[in-house]
Amino acid sequence: MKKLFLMGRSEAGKTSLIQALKGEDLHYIKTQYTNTSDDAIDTPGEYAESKYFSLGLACFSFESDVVGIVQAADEPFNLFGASIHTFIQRPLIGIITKTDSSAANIPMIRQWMENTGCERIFEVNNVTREGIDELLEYLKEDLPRLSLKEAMKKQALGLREWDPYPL
Ligand SMILES: Nc1nc2c(ncn2[C@@H]2O[C@H](COP(=O)(O)OP(=O)(O)OP(=O)(O)O)[C@@H](O)[C@H]2O)c(=O)[nH]1
Ligand SMILES: [Mg+2]
Repeated sequence: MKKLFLMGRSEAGKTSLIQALKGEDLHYIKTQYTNTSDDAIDTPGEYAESKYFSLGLACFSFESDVVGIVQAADEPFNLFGASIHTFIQRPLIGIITKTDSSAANIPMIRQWMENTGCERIFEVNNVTREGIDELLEYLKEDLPRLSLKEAMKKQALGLREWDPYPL
């Protein structure tokens, strides 16, 4: 199982997503701090919203196997710059929540996520659990563990650790 790190603005639905992934009923808990010992690493939205705390996101992401940007389908603006995947040494995925919102603009959020370099984009509704199984399926598979030699070989080929070798 990949350990998932989540970042996104407050109210984006990160904590609800973790509850949906665990099969729990949604119950509102404001995230106040970051706990890295769980299967998923939840962060307070304020970390993504403040330049003073955002460095913490980069540090916590090193504890994970995959970094997830969470954006609600009805978010009015984007917090994440283009190509941020270039300094995250982990696969970067996008998770669009609140697909049930009457103000949803999924194509726009997908565009933002593609611009940041998300290699996979998932659409979920945390309330009905629509789309959760697809995300679970992706998380189920562990990332390959490489020896130093294998990692060096991949680097020499210009590949990231999780990229497959070209045919
Ligand atoms: N309709 C709908 N509501 C959702 C969905 N996901 C989350 N919510 C609601 O959105 C609100 C905020 O959700 P949270 O999961 O607490 O958001 P968060 O990103 O963890 O927020 P912070 O802890 O402040 O960073 C809650 O009232 C949730 O019930 C969804 O997919 N659909
Ligand atoms: Mg939260």
